[in-house]
Amino acid sequence: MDIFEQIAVKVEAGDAGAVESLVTEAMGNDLAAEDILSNGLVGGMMSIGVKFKNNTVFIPEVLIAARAMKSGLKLLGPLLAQQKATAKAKVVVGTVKGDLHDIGKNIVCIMLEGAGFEVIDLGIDVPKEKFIQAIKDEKPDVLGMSALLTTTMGEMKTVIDAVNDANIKNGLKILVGGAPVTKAFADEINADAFAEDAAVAVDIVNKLIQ
Ligand code: B1M
Repeated sequence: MDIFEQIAVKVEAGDAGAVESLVTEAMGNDLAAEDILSNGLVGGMMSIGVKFKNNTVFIPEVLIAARAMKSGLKLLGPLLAQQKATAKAKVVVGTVKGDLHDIGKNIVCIMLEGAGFEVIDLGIDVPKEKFIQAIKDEKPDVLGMSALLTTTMGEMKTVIDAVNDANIKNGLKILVGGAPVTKAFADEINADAFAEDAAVAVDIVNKLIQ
């Protein structure tokens, strides 16, 4: 088993201590932070996701795995953000109202920061009023919304409608993502862009600000 697989197994088992030492070891061996993230940490969350879906593990196990994933991510964060220079543009990001999932959003934020963007993370369960206020206060170039539930993805349209109603769209680009979100859905709700993962999100934000 290579070190990425070992990290994935320990994330899945929720063993935060082992994840921390394996991530530290991988970083010490100069393995790319992006590979540790995608093949190790995210790999582990993906496999527990399949088990959660099949009802072979339940919320407590998923939460413990998420905690282990976060402890690894905390170590990787500075490395992923290392290339940060003068911010290329500002991005406001949040998980929409009613939705508490933040692992994917956090990865998107870290990768954007690593790519040189200033990221304002509004957190989870963000109501439209908070998105609108942040747009007014921060004047971002891009607004990013994440949703992991089919029941909350409609909230993205509510926010987009509120942005249009408040007349603050101007040059603002809106990016949406999260497991149930598709390009077709993004088009349907008049988002400017959709990204299926964090790496694609970085490419797309780079294109959106040109
Ligand atoms: Co939840 N959950 N969950 N859960 N959970 C899902 C999403 C689910 C698919 C599991 C399943 O298969 N049944 C299912 C949704 C079903 C549906 O809507 N059709 C589900 C459910 C039902 C629920 C609850 C309702 C369970 C319950 O209480 N009965 C509940 C809802 C709580 C709420 O939000 N109100 C719930 C709770 C939880 C936990 C709290 C236990 C935990 C969240 C912990 C946390 O986030 N801090 C959790 C988790 C961990 C999951 C799974 C297992 C994993 C999600 C994850 O972190 N994936 C998930 C199953 C799955 O997705 N396979 C599931 C890893 C992460 C790296 O991927 O988030 O997709 P992801 O992010 C990717 C891309 O999507 C993209 O880039 C990221 C990185 O590459 N991306 C963006 C994400 N946001 C983006 C934004 C962008 C661009 C790209 O631009 C702005």
